[in-house]
Amino acid sequence: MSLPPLTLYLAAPRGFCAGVDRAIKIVEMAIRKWGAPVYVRHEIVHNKYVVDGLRDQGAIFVEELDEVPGDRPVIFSAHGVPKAVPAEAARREMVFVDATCPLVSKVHIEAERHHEDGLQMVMIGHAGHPETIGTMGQLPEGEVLLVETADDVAGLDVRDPERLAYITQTTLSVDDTIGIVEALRARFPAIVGPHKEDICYATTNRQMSVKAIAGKIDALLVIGAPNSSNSKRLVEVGRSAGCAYAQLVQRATDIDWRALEGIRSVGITAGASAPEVLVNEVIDAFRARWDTTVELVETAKERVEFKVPRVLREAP
Ligand code: 2E6
Ligand code: F3S
Repeated sequence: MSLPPLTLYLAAPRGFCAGVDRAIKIVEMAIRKWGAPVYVRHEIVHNKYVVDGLRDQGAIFVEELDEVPGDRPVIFSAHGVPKAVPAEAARREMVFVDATCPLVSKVHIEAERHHEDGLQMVMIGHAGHPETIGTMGQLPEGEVLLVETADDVAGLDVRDPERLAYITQTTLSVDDTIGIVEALRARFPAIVGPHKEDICYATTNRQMSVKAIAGKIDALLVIGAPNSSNSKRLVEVGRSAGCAYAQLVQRATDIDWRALEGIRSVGITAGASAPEVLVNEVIDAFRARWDTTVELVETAKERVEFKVPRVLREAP
């Protein structure tokens, strides 16, 4: 029986960013250097496949530092941690390695610099997300106010409207953030901020490539985890850019094939924490059901690389 034709538009860039690549390497190198088990505070990146793979190699994932025995090394996840966490690890004289993405650390430094200049901060981010908790936790309680939407701006109770700065989470929707920054600037004309926002290159590029395919596809599948902020934003971007059926799937077994009956084209992308092996698994699942032609839609080239910390590059 011949299979129906399907064009599969494969977005690029997609998948691992430089910060994720570095964070995973840090865990692998730490296990090699210090032996198992090495503890990791929070999922190193938000992907079950990655976390399960590292667990198999000897990583133990916990949510809080007090779950880590004092005589084992601990790694802090790519999303960043409040200042109190490394401070407590140092107090306990633990061996720790910070796998915070350098682009998240850059935002931490920005916040600190504004605080030293006497400015109160507004953070645009998602409540409860570890990056938001980590970034807000760089400054004392009350020094960083959180807004999630443009509507939240009206409710901000600031100390001095003339002495304010804003920072953002790195994985926000670029378009939604423009609206929130506009609302901030309209209410607080003196607010200081980055050139645009702190959304990272990987988030920006993955959203751009989804926009490039959204108009020509019957369905969009984003490979990523339900707790992955950047992956969830890709689904939203796909929907806003005109693709009515856009779904997040962790891997091929999550795909609702019934919902895809009769499609002629599909778009595939992957969040910054989703490994390429899962993209290939999804493509193979399409090939098994349709006569699939894969077309790569590449909207940017990425050459960013981050070094792992020196302690892991040194001999044991
Ligand atoms: C660290 C910072 C930003 O949920 P989120 O998108 O933040 O995280 P992951 O782990 O899905 O993606 C990578 C990442 C790490 N992004
Ligand atoms: Fe860093 Fe952006 Fe990736 S903040 S971990 S480069 S999604």
